Amino acid sequence: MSIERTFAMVKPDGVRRGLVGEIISRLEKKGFKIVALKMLTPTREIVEEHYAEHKGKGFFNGLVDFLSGGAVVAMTLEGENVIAEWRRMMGATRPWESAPGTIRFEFATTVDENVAHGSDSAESAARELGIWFK
Ligand code: DAT
Ligand code: MG
Repeated sequence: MSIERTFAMVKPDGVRRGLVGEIISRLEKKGFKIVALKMLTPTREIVEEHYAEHKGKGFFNGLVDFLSGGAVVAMTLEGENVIAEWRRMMGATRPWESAPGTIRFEFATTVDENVAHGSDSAESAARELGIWFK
């Protein structure tokens, strides 16, 4: 048994397209607990800190523009192996590589706007939760 917490987010494309309910519904049906949830339009500073590992990459500025350009839904999830399992529910970063049934397979076509975010490790989860839920 490993009860974990992770950081999950519905990105601006997901909010704009009305996918918040669908995504929360999947989490609830799966049995993961949403222990915190807020909607906000993040500042560039918070997004730059969140994606610090990608600083300097060609897509970084576009990524920051995109994420700070609309409302997101930020969540703390709790449950058994939730860090890896939420990543599995989202599917691969590139939607065309994601497995059928996953969120990115079902609802996205491009890597630029792939609907959802999830921390990729226990270290990332702790770091990201510290940024978004101070
Ligand atoms: P993930 O979101 O699956 O953790 P990541 O950490 O590698 O993936 O990248 C963060 C986000 O950056 C990703 O969800 C979408 C964007 N991104 C990644 N690679 C990209 C690329 N080649 N072009 C445009 N956006 C990209
Ligand atoms: Mg990542």
